[in-house]
Amino acid sequence: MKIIHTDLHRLRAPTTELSGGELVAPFECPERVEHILAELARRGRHEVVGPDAYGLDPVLRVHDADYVAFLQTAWDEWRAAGNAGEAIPTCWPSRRMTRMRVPRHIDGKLGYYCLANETSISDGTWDAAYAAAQVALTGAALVMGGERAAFSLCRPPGHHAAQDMYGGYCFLNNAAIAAQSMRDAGAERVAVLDVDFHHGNGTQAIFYERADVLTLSLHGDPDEAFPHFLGGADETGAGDGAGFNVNYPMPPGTGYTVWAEALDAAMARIRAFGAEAVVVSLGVDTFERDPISFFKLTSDDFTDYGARLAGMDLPTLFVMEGGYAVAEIGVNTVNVLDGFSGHSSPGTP
Ligand code: SS9
Ligand code: ZN
Repeated sequence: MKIIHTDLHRLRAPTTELSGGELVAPFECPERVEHILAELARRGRHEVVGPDAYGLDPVLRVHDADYVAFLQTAWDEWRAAGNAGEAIPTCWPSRRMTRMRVPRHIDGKLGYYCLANETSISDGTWDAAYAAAQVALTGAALVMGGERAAFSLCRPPGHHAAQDMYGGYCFLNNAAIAAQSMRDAGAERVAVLDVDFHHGNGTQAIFYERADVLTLSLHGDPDEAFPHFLGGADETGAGDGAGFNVNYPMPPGTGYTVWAEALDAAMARIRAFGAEAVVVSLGVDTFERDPISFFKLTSDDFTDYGARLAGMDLPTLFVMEGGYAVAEIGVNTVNVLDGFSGHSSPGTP
């Protein structure tokens, strides 16, 4: 299948992530993509192409204009305010702080638009996030143009980004932007299936009141795992979207047998919905040795579930999300693609 990729992802190269009370080197790093590209090249089965230019309009179909404007200028405003380090908010409109308007000062804006402050904003962040959205849109256009499947190798990831909020390493919701573009290109019903370890809170929020985009997420129970404040099984959609959001939270230590049962249930739901296309938010942080997650999938399990996804027999766009076991991210990601394409024994190096 075609792989859509651009080197512009490297513009997202922060030096800090707030973790364990320290500023550490970010888990979400440029090397992740280099390992995936190396494994793709090693197997030689997939063609890598660059993105086309779709501009900002398809981004603004999903994200609020004031939020996009904030992302475009946040770094410059932060530095102009005299800060030496990367941009990290320190104050939020939390439960008893209910003056819900955008402050003028960058410190206030960061708190207003941020849902989790492990994610520092650095120089180049907007350009990389914008490029990742173009990568997603290019994959969506290929699939809508008749390709059986495509893989948008997006970085930074997107599934935690809501209409007007960033965090969890995400700024623009690449999968949601792709799904919306498929709707706008004529697909009546689109499903977004999120198999990243973390709940796809941004994708859920964006489509929560809509019946034309079915959102489903398999993830670590938010009682135990990021993003903590969304992702329960009782969140099933609202208004027109009632019944069109499905969550599968699972406990620490969950292995492939239980996980794959949830996947089968999600695929049955997609079939019943009558989806014309599927966007898979592909995070491989379900891996047993992922440093920030607690599922127990092995590298072979990724091949198996790639094959199961192919069994849906629907046009499928894979969009890269998380995966932080960097040395194994290439094998695990390409195992899904090869499993989908019918290559059952990809082999490990
Ligand atoms: C670890 C906290 C991790 C963010 C996780 C984002 C995953 C994106 N100290 N919080 S796929
Ligand atoms: Zn994740």
